[in-house]
Amino acid sequence: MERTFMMVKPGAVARGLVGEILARFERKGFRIRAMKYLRLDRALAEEHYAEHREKDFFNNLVSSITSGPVAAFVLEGPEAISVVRKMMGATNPMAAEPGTIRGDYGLDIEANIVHGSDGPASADREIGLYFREEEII
Ligand code: 3AN
Repeated sequence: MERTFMMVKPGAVARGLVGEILARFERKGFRIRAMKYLRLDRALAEEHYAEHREKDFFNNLVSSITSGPVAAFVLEGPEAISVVRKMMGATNPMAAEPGTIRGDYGLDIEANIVHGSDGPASADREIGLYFREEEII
């Protein structure tokens, strides 16, 4: 069993897509180990996207992720990290395959609907950024 961090971003929350997106992961068989509805402050957003600090889209990325509430989850299942990434689809929603979340719900690369950890180290790091140990059930 593996755990990963998944987030429904502000644009998708505003469009009322939290339930629909979460339902895909539940139907697939993932177990929800933790969930939280929150608005990121700038410090948490910069920490979350620390690896992109030097990118020209960094400021827009931070503005976008702090623009409204997000829904954050710890999902657990076999190969959760790569399966969640596969279900999310390519980073660029215009390239993402139909049938994936990004392929089905959006066109904007900076507000690309969902975030999912890209490896075991980032899963550990991101789960720790959003959840205390006792919040993971
Ligand atoms: P992913 O979210 O698929 O792991 P990353 O980690 O490369 O992709 O990028 C993190 C976030 O940065 C993406 N979810 C997207 O919102 C934004 N992003 C990535 N590449 C670009 C880009 N070329 N232009 C604008 N925003 C981008």
